[in-house]
Amino acid sequence: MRLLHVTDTHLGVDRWYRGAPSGWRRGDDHLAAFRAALAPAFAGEVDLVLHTGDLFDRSRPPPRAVAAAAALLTEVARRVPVLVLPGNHDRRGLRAHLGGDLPGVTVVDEAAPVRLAGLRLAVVPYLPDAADWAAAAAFACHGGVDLLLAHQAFDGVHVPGFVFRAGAQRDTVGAAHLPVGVRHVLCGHIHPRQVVTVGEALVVHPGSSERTSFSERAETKGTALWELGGAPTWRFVDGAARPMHVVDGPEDLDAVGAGDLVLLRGAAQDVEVERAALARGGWVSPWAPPTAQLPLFGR
Ligand SMILES: [Mn+2]
Repeated sequence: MRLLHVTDTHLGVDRWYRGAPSGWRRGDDHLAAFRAALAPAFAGEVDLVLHTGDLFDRSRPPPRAVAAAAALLTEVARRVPVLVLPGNHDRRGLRAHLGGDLPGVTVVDEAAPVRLAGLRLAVVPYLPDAADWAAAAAFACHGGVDLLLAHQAFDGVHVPGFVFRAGAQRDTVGAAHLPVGVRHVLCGHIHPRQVVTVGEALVVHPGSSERTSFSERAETKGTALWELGGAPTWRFVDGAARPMHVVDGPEDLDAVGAGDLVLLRGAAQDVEVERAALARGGWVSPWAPPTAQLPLFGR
């Protein structure tokens, strides 16, 4: 029994970069990363696909992104059952956008116990309050649990420059919030891939499938492949992600290659630096020139 865990695909980012082809949007990368992440499912190598939230980047995703997501989920569900749950970015739920049930796709908008592929899954979408989460998780674990699926910050997880602690943030979950019997949590929400131990549970985060901000530029993206039957085991699978560079000065341009995303910062927000980045084939995040350089109208 093998399952593929993918999360935080953040489809539907409308952002364009200077130097990128006309009509290209950053969301195209997220969709391509999601499709690439599903390769083991298309190859018949897994028995189940689980997506643990932030399917879309925002709660009202562009219709083009919804149509692409529905088509891809339907395509993969012809090979293998798929389950999706909402993250904090999908705060209006997923059912409404996806048009209800897609064939072979289980959409779980509210905490519930779900039996799928012979597994007892406790499914708990994102909740802003840890006490509410604990109640929802207890309900979802009713009748026993093999895997808990969540989109939440757990005690001890980190993002660059920050460690989450139960009690310090309203939505951070600690050992006291976890139902008895939970040993493995497949979790979304935290974008750097990592594993933390919370009480008796291992909480495994494959991380976002493509970078969602320049703060993720050093992170390896991908998915997790689980093997069940005996004691559950997993391994992270690396995916391809478009390179990103933060440029503080002309010396940082050496690393920029064709099709890489570039963020000009501070003194590097300069038309000459931008020109040099574009000359290297970089795609530059739009920035506002200093107000003094803008022509003034209407005064
Ligand atoms: Mn996310």
